[in-house]
Amino acid sequence: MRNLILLTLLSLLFVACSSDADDGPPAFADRATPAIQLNQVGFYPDQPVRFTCADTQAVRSGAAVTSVFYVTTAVGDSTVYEGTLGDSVDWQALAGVTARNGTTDPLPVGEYRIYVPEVGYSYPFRVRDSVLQDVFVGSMKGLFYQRAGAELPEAYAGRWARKAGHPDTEVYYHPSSGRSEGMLSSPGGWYDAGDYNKYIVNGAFPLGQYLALYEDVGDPAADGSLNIPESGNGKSDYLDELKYELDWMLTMQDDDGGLFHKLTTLEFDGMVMPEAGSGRRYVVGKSITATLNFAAATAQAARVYRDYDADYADRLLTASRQAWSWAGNHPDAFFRNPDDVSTGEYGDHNADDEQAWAAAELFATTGEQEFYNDLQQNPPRVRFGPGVGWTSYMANMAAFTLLRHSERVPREMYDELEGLVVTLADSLVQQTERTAYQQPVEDFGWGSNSDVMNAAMILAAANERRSRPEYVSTMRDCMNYILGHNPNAVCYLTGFGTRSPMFIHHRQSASDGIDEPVPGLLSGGPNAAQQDRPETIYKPNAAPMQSWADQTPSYASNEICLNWNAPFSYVAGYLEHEAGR
Ligand code: 9MR
Repeated sequence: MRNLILLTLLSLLFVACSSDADDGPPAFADRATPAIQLNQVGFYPDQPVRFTCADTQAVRSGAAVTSVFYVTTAVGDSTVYEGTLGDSVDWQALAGVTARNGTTDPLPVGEYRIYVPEVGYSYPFRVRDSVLQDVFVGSMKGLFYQRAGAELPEAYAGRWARKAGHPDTEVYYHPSSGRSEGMLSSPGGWYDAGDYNKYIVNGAFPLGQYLALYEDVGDPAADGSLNIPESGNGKSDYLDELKYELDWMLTMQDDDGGLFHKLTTLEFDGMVMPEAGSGRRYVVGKSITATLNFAAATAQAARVYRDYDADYADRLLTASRQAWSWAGNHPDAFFRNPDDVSTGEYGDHNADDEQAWAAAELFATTGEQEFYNDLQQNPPRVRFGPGVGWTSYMANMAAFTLLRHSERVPREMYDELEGLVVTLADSLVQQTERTAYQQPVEDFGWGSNSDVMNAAMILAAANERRSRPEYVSTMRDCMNYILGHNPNAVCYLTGFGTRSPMFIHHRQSASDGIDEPVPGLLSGGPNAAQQDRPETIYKPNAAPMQSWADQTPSYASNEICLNWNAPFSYVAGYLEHEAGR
């Protein structure tokens, strides 16, 4: 925040000193303004640059001398493009800004800035092929940094090397688990978020999104590309990393096939390094939602891992079938936090979406009639449900999978689902174009950045069925928003862009003594409900899209989470693939 104020002051000074607009851009002089907001990572060579010039005095009063803008080289020594700003738009209600937008024609490969007279220079951005590859790899590496029970050696983790924490080889059974004797060994898996707990619902769901990318584009991170300990084993780094989570999930299945809901301390640990976490760890609850999510992800993984390791794939499918049967016998086993447990709940009192997802994956993997019958009884839904969080998108997993495996799916069901996905995608194209900052969300709740990325996943699903340039360009608009085209002028993925979150709600980042947070993690994003006040101090009367605070206590706007990184990785990986087609 201090950076923002400093930069704003500098830019005001710059405005005061800048030369007459008609003279074209003055020398860059190393000052950039957050008032020009755009994707800080970059654009593909066939992609127009879309930016917003927001809320400077000149824009508010309509007094900007001229509507011209320039694209200059990053060092500002020459102008490569001249364009005209659009009329002023009122985005006050959602974004708290009045703005003027600009769009360029596609630009040649290079590194540039936008210059707007009276306002200043933007942060630099690149135009190049594979422009999202670094953020894709970075977001995958983010998972590695979340590994529980593992030391992260410097060779793979660089400055963020750390000791192992939470071995979880001797975990207590909480009474809600249905067991009282003995201990469970349940090591590994990724930490869910800024906290050090491990949740089946939010392990399986993001895993499903990662597996979906593999199924849609092929291996997006071949052996050696992620620099993880498994690199060099001759197998996909992508699948190696996902297996770290899958292996843990398998340990959470009880002998009867049901899944313990989560592995957590009773209360959240303090803001300490993993190895300093001192709370006793328990497996808590056994639920239908966790069990069905597990059944879905393992059935999907049984397809994806077939060539990687056939025995492992068999084991996954057996585990999936056992989970499916347990769920059938426990229709009311919904999870609620017991009185003495206050960690993440991931509760949901309707398992229809989870059931449809599990049935779809089991059907796609086995082709067995039982699962198809179940899908007919409980047809998949397709939804865009911003403001509600992860539960909104579970439904889509079933539809995406069935469409992906059209060879299995009878025509009637296929046509119905394709119609739902395409209709929703078409409406998202329209909505993105008309909504502030060309992104589709109007209801900013917990993890709103993941809403934007889940919308982009719906567009990708439509594009897979009926390819249309609008689907891809709208996905790119969504990505622009996440990477800096927003009123906070922030690239929400840590470690990328010029200005990214420095104070994520993330225990390791808050306690490792390193200024920069662990990289490759997606901040949750603006959340109008601001549940973390007063520990978090928001801008007074912040508009929904500005209800974001780069402050460590901000668990409601600036935490990171697996199910936010997952759709981000999916969209970055998909756009990279699409650009290379
Ligand atoms: O993403 C979850 C959000 O939809 C809920 O409103 C919120 C409060 O229950 O919890 C979020 O998930 C958190 C989880 O419970 C614990 N780990 C961190 C998650 C992200 O904030």
